[in-house]
Amino acid sequence: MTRRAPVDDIDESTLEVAAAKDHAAGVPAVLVSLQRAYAQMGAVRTLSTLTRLNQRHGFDCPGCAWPETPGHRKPAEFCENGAKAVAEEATLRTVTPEFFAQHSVDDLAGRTDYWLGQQGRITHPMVLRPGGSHYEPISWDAAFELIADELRTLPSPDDAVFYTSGRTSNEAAFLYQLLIRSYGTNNMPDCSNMCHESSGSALIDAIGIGKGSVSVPDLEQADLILVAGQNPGTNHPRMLSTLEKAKNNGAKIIAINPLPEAGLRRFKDPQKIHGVLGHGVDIADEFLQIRLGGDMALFQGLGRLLFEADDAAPGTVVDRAFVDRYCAGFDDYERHIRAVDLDEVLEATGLTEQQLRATAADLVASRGTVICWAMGLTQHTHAVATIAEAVNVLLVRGMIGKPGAGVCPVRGHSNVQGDRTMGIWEKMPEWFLAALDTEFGITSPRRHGYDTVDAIRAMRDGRASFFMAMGGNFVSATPDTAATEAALRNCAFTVQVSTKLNRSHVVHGRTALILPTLGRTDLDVQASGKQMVSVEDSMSMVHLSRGRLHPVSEHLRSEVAIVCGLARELFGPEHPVRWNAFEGNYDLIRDSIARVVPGCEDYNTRVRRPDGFQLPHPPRDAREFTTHTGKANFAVNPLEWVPTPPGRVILQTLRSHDQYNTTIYGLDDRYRGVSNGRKVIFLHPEDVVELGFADGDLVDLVSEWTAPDGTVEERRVHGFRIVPYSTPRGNAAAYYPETNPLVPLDHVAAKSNTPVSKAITVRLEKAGRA
Ligand SMILES: Nc1nc2c(c(=O)[nH]1)N[C@H]1C(S)=C(S)[C@@H](COP(=O)(O)OP(=O)(O)OC[C@H]3O[C@@H](n4cnc5c(=O)[nH]c(N)nc54)[C@H](O)[C@@H]3O)O[C@H]1N2
Ligand SMILES: Nc1nc2c(c(=O)[nH]1)N[C@H]1C(S)=C(S)[C@@H](COP(=O)(O)OP(=O)(O)OC[C@H]3O[C@@H](n4cnc5c(=O)[nH]c(N)nc54)[C@H](O)[C@@H]3O)O[C@H]1N2
Ligand SMILES: [Mo]
Repeated sequence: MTRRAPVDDIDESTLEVAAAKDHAAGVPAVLVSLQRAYAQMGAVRTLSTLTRLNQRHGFDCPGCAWPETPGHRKPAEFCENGAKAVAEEATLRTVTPEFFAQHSVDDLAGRTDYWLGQQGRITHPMVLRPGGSHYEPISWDAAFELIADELRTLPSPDDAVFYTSGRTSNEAAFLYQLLIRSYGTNNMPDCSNMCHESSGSALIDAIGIGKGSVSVPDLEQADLILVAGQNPGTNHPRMLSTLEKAKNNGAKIIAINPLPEAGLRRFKDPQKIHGVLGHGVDIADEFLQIRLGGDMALFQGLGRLLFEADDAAPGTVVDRAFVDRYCAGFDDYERHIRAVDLDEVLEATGLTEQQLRATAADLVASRGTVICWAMGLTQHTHAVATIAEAVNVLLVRGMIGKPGAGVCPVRGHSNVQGDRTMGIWEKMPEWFLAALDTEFGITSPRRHGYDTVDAIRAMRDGRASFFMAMGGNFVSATPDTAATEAALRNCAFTVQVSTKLNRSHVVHGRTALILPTLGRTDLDVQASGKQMVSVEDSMSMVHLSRGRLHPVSEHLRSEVAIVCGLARELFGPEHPVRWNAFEGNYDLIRDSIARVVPGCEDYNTRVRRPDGFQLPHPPRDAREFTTHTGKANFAVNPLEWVPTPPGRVILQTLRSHDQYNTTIYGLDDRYRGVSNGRKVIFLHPEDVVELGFADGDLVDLVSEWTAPDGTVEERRVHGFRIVPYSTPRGNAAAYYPETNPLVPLDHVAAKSNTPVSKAITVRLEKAGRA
């Protein structure tokens, strides 16, 4: 195996479909990760990189936000998809000024995200001048000057939008929000708006903090774990080791998912001999093949059955002591939930009464229940209410703030949670802004800013004309591709701080900049020497990450250095923030973080402990609930679910096993049996026939949506291959980002404003073109 040149663009005509797998990981996982790593990095770099992944003196995996097990790091704490994430970043392929001279922006715009990402790491700052056809090199100083000039001429700071993706370190995120607030706006959309915003909204109302309440040991000690709307085999593979341990300790695991995901069925741990040679471990004891958007009904139905069980054996099911002491709103909840219509629950979920009753019995029997969830719950119109109902069920049983029990929203990007802790939020609370102002002698704006959807609307309508992104791929990740592309093209100025080429570089404002940055794996040397950064995982553990690899170009700058360089140019030498000192020594940033962010006291010392430290979480630590009632709140929500209109399907958009969000690693969704292509739609075999098609047919997908003003809108994508698959009747699945053009911008979750990516009403038509 040797380093290979990037492959050509996707040829969907070579797509193949085989049977889906019934297990995850195993030997193929190891082989695939090594193949991908060698292809990008060659042998030497592969070895030095993969052995430092998630080690105490190594770097945090840029894959997912699943925590390392404290004190138990294995010699190779990585998984197939972590290895792919690292290979993508540590690649030796480069995108140089010569590359940009050869490829016009029009040429690049004709390629897929896959091809763009395959080209390698960007090596130089580049600029596209108004009317230009090619990106050209530009010096860092000239780039900062251009941006600062533009920002100074805007009519108002609120005409600028600053996006953040979730790989940005705590130090860079803290300085980035400081720059943005010093400049004068809270327009800070982030990837979280499309991701776990619904979890945050629901949890802040329910328990006073938008983060999960469990740690890895809680999962290992739990009796019962519900995994709802999550595909850990692909997206959080290291979670399978934790689930395996929980099973060995006697836990029961229930998977709640429209699809029989391989990782939820059986796991062959590639780091254990029985995992390599044997049958592996059956992960889920029960599989509830729920209809898309049926989870709110499920949790309401379970709530009702809990009350019935308590009637049958009074005082044994409802945790009265917990409810009386710690909760508010119980009586209203009880009244509402006792009236839930079980027949409607069965229709909404597609489950049998027996499944519902068996799950309720499991909840009754369990002394420690954890509910885990991800995008299958958060990306629905009624996502916030759905999560609130899951919390209701836990509260009835007193399952928050004790070992082995609690809420576990499983985060996506490796530092998306940390970025929020550091202030990346368009509506950061007053106590944070006040502390920031005191620390730095600035006056932060108080008016809430734009989130992702509102930022797109503002750019579309000309209320914002400057867009800067700290990482991510805004154009491909956001909904309603046509609308978003038009919004960005409507901007005067766009800036992308990036490691790799992506669509957001070729859908741009009149002037466009690409600022190439160091990634997690890269060695970061500043005035005071080698620097480290810190990150927070899904369970509020904060720890250090040290890149070790020699950067592929001497022109790359760290995200911290880019923020400081821009700030110096924008604010001049008199500014109260010591941008120069921060750039030279990240310990000084951490000292400020310690004074501004509660729970980060003595940050520099505690983050250097071998496993870092855990941020406070009042419900977890002391059953304290800092909500408006001072208690944990039961929520009352009218039941919502997603019926399938006749002749249509409800489509969810999800990740294949071979991608990281908009970064396409390869074209094989091994677990679902798809190889060499991505444009497939998974449908129930009987729906295929009923809709008048056959296995293998090519179809266009047309989404239908009735806007609030009554207009019926249609959006279309072309040439998707029909794949019969195990899914509830009337429900379908296809990959993101290819299907983002189908998601209407205004189709969002109540309260969280998260695009509804998991329930799109779609009509199938014989393909117009491939
Ligand atoms: N390798 C890899 N790792 C990743 C990512 C990646 O792209 N690649 N992305 C990262 C990010 S940012 C995130 S947010 C996470 C995403 O992690 P996931 O949430 O696991 O990602 P999705 O692929 O969107 O999968 C959604 C899952 O929910 C199920 N689902 C869909 N709708 C419903 C529903 O209505 N009810 C229920 N019960 N289930 C439903 C789907 O069948 C699928 O199994 O992963 C992170 N880790
Ligand atoms: N239809 C549909 N849409 C969705 C979703 C869905 O399930 N369905 N999921 C949503 C979710 S959960 C999320 S989180 C968003 C993801 O949205 P984003 O976070 O915006 O997208 P990514 O694809 O993760 O961003 C990849 C790019 O980040 C850059 N990058 C990588 N590492 C670094 C780094 O260290 N520093 C910097 N500066 N740049 C870096 C690279 O240039 C790469 O091209 O998409 C959302 N969109
Ligand atoms: Mo995400």
